[in-house]
Parts: sequence; C-alpha cells; structure tokens
Amino acid sequence: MSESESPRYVSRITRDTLALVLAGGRGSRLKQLTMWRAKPAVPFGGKFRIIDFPLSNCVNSGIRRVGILTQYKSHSLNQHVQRGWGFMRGELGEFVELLPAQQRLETSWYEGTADAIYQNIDIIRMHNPEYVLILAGDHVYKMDYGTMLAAHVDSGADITVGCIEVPLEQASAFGVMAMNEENQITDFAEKPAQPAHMPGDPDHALASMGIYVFDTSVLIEELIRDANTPGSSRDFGKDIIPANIGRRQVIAFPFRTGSQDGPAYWRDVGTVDAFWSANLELIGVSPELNLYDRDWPIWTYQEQLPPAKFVFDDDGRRGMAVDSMLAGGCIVSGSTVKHSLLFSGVHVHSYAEVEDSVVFPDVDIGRHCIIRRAVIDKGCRIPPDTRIGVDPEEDARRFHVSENGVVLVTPEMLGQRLHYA
Ligand code: ADQ
Ligand code: ADP
Repeated sequence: MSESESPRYVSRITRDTLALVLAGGRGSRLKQLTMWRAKPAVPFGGKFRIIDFPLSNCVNSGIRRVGILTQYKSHSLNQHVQRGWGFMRGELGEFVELLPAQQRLETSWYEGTADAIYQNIDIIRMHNPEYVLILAGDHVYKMDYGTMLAAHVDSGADITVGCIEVPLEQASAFGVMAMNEENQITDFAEKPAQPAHMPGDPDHALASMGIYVFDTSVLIEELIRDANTPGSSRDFGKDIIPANIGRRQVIAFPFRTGSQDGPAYWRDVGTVDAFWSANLELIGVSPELNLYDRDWPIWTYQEQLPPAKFVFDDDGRRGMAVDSMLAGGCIVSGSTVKHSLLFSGVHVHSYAEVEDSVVFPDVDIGRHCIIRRAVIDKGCRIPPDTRIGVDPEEDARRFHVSENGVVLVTPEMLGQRLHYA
C-alpha cells in the first residue's frame, strides 16, 4: 500500500498543520458595519459571526491547531473567540489562540498580511508544524481543507493557492491567475485592472481565494526574503505569491465545498449590498449555503435565550413572521416580519412592519415603524413611527444608503450610544 492510500493519510497531514487565520483587516467597504468591529466579527446568518465559518471549517477538517491574527478593532472579535472557541483540549495538543500584533519582532503593527505572519515566526517555529494553512477570517463558505492539504502534499508543491472561478467583471477585486494542465500557476496578478479570462471561457477568470498552504520551511524562508526586499508591501497577494511564480512549485487548488454535497458556495461579503443579499438568500427554500447540513456544522458562541415568540398585542393584532428566519429571544408582538433575518433578542412592537431586512441582535423596533430593505446594527432602538427604506431622500440624510439602495442604520446614526459591537 502506498503512503497516500493509507487510511490515516489525510488525518496525519491535518494533524501536522497549523492554521493561521488573518483577521486583522478592516473591511472598509462594509462602511459603518466595521466602524467598531473587524470584518471577521461582523454578524452573519442570524446567529454567527463571519469568522465562525473558517474556524468551523478547520475543526470539521480535523485541523485543531489554530492561531487568529488580530489587529483592527479586535475587541468584539476577541470576546467572541474567547467565549465560543475555548472548547479545544490543550491536553490533546489542540488550541485556538489569539495572536494580536504584539511587537514580537518589529516595533510596529502588522503591515500587510505577510508581515502579520512574519511577526509570528517564532510562534510557528514553537508549534513546529510540517504545513501552515493561511486563511482569511472574512469569507463565508464551507470547505474541507483536508482535501487541499492532501493535494498540496501529493503534488509536491511548495505553495498551494486555493482558487475559484469568478465572473470576469468582478475579477479585478481578486488575485487573478493562470495555470497549466498540471495546475501549476504560470501567472499571478493581484487585483489587475484588466483581468485575463480563463482559456476557452471569456466570461470567467480564475481568482485566488486568498488561502494558501505552505511547507513550513518554505514559508519561513519566503517571509524572511520578503522582509528583506526593499519596497515590498509585505502582502501575500501583492508580493509573496507573485514573487514565487516560476521560482518555486506554486500549485492551484480548485475549491470544493465542505461536505461535497452542494454547489461551490464562497462569498467575500465585502460590501453592504453583498452582505445584505447573502444574508437574505439564506431564507430561500434551498439556499446555496445550507446551514442545516449536519455533516458540516457551523459552530458559534450564543447566549442562552428562550425561543422566538409571536404574540397578539393588547388590541388582538397578530404578531407574525413569514418567509423569514428569527433567532432565539426574538419577540414579535402585533406586528409583521416578512422576508427578513432577525438575529437574537430583537423586539418588534405592535403595528410595525419589517420587510427585506437584516436585523442584528438586541434591536428594538418601536410601534408603527416601517422598515424595508435595511441592515440594522446591533442594539439600535428604533423610535416609534420611524420610516426606513420608504423615502430615499430622508434615508440619505440620516443613514448610509448603499449603491443598490440598502439602508444601513447604526446606533450612532440614531444618536444612541454604541452597544458592545
Ligand atoms: P484582499 O481580501 O483584498 O485580497 P486583504 O485586505 O489583505 O486582502 O485581506 C486578506 C485577509 O487578511 C482578511 O481576512 C483581512 O482581515 C486580513 N488582514 C488584512 N491585513 C491584515 C493585517 N495587517 N494583519 C492581519 N490580518 C490582516 C486577498 C488576496 C487576493 C485574493 C482575495 C480573496 O490578496 O489575491 O483574491 O484575498 O478574497
Ligand atoms: P407592543 O408595544 O407591541 O404592544 P409590548 O412590549 O407591550 O409590545 O409586548 C407585547 C407582548 O409581548 C407582551 O404582552 C408579552 O406577551 C410579550 N413580551 C414583551 N416583552 C416581553 C419579555 N421581556 N419577555 C416575554 N414576553 C414579552
């Protein structure tokens, strides 16, 4: 039996892997949603935060040594990880640990993504893994990293880059690559103005997912080389990956979903519009991202709350929600919720209407409010009779209105004190 046919082939590789999750970027295209929290800490899907997806992928793939590199506005991210991800067993060599910029090597913050990893070289050496899996903390998807790691080992690659086909018109937001029949990457351009399409497919480009597998020795060597390269922006997409094309074996790994039973769902929910639609898509009858998949559970921290409650108000008006998802602790009394996603602890009072909206935890929606096509940030108290998504001019004066007309409302825009983000 060859080594790759051994029943423990993949699990040996995943055990010998350290995952490092890049979670320090701001995600400024999400506007005020990332004013007080890092993008990986943005709530998603009614009860999760975005970082729960890559972290759950690690655990479901059998990778149980995970470091999270934080920097920008990391308080709510740290709190979420500490509360929700402390179940790993140190006795078994498992951990999820936070790695904030802490001036271990340099007297500065993390510069680019490569610098963030570079500044933790001593920690990588201490854990001494054979492979390092570098992930972004801000993508929503289910993926079995074991398959990618096995492909890395099988191909004899020094570096493996996860990739996915994207529509050509969106490609300039990504690293765009070309590969040969052996999946070797022959060209890599970070966010090119004129992205090249795939051979034989003029409508799609092959994009980097910003996730990488490195042999540890290669990673350390390349990080040090990059740190000594004048003018480098110390970034994987801009510097490390392009510098190694043609110099080392850099292989592309086409993305497949976590439990292999659905279409390839992968989202960089980078803008308010993309965020709003990705959340509302989950309400559909069979969404591409199946959160009910017991083979690939998404773990999170959650408060213990009673079930959602729908009550008649004192005048006998029905409280109801249709075509919607509501988390625990919600109370809908004498009001109507349609095609919306409500996170935990949202109260909707009598005569109010909520439609096509994403409502974050602990929001209070007063009597007679009308709320349409909106994202309401955590802890907002919407005063009675407020209209959101009804009059575009009035919305633009008070709130942030996205390109596609989604209204983003935060406590600060309502003159209220910020809730814990
Ligand atoms: P971007 O997503 O634009 O492109 P970037 O903004 O660097 O790259 O963010 C990548 C990840 O690193 C995010 O999770 C972010 O939070 C984190 N991050 C950013 N700066 C950081 C820092 N200084 N310290 C710690 N973490 C940091 C990348 C690749 C592209 C690829 C896309 C796919 O460069 O080639 O196509 O991801 O989304
Ligand atoms: P409205 O402004 O819509 O009339 P209320 O705040 O008066 O809403 O609440 C209506 C109903 O919702 C209450 O009678 C009760 O059944 C339920 N309710 C409200 N607050 C709570 C709570 N904190 N815990 C449990 N049920 C509640």
